[in-house]
Amino acid sequence: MRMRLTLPPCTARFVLRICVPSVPSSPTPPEHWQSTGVCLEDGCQPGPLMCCVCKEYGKHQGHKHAVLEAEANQIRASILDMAHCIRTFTEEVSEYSRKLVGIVQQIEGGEQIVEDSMGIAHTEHVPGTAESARSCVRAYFADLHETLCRQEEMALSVVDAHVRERLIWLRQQQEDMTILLSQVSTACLHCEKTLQQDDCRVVLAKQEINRLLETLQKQQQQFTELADHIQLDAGIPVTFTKDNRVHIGPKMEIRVVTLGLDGAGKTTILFKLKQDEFMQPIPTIGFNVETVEYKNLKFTIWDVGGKHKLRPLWKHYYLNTQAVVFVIDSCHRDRLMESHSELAKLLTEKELRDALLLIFANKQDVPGAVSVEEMTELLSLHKLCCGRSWHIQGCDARSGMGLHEGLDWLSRQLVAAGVLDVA
Ligand code: G3D
Ligand code: MG
Repeated sequence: MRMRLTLPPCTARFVLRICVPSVPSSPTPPEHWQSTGVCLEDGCQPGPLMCCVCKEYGKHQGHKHAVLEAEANQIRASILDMAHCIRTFTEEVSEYSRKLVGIVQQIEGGEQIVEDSMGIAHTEHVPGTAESARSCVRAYFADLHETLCRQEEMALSVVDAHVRERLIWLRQQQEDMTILLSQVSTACLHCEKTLQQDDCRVVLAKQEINRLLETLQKQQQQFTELADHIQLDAGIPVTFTKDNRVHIGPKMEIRVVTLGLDGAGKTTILFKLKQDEFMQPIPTIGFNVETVEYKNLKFTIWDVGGKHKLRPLWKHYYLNTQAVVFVIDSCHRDRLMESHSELAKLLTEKELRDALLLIFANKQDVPGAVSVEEMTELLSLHKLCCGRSWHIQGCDARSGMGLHEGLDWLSRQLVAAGVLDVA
């Protein structure tokens, strides 16, 4: 028998299977008692139950009347078994219902009578799991809110400091310009006065006028240089990093260190990004450092030599590094394990704990190069880089294929919102 109980919402649905155990076997039936369980003696066949009557009236003396009794007993046993099953079933359902009530109470919470230390009973509110879950959510968001408020305050203080410094500088400039204008107007007055004087005095004033003109020319030159370098723009471009720090300025500076085995193509990548042209690289002895501007980011890329002897020096470049670009030569299958072990070492470095990891599977132009998918598999990257922001990008440093996609990934990881011109 199969019963389906419809349970209240939020409760798992169960299917109860009630088994009626088989009835104990009855005495061995006589030959004339077939599987039908009735008497099949001649004369009883048209109405097998007649056998009962026969018993009463002494007919069919030779019949085994136990047949009927056995059957009745069997039915009784079945009823008893069923009653037992029903009792068990009822107990199970009752127990289940009791549990349901308990669970509902636990979810909803309620009042509970407790005795205090003086033995005085009073009711106490017992919070249910619903209330606990709500408190948990509230605590989480309160925490988040507090962190956000702190971060907002810090970001605002960065903006305020920037504005303060900028205003101080602008006011200083205003003062300088006022002084400059007054110097110029004094010089003009002096020249004008000299113009009106007689020849003798004009000639006598020659030296002073020349000095004045010289000073004016110098000031003009300084002013032109200043005006060329300074853009008078009231805009305050703001960029947010993923960790809610604010950056002010049109470009956000990112410190990147490029690592990998020697010959992987690090220097070629750097030159390609920097000059967008292929140069014959010479093996990097110490390091190359270049600034690469891309979108609203300014990457300061440190390209550190990858020869075995130089690798212990890598750690000196880790401090304040926001991203590591690890370059792998995809056509050098026999060095993949060496790359793997260097990468594994890098990932244990404390200073690089929060650094983003961009893996360039370089030299994809070479026939037979290990594909990105195969490299991911061979180096077990999902396992190796578990828990950090990482990305593998196939590239060809000679043509530049894939390099900008890699930088795009970095920029997406670093910048939460693009430069907003709040002017
Ligand atoms: P490194 O700075 O990581 O040590 P390099 O590596 O940039 O010096 O490059 C090592 C060699 O690989 C150079 O060749 C370079 O031209 C080549 N190379 C770099 N990137 C690629 C690429 O994407 N495809 C191909 N085919 N070659 C690349 P040489 O011959 O000068 O040693
Ligand atoms: Mg190099």
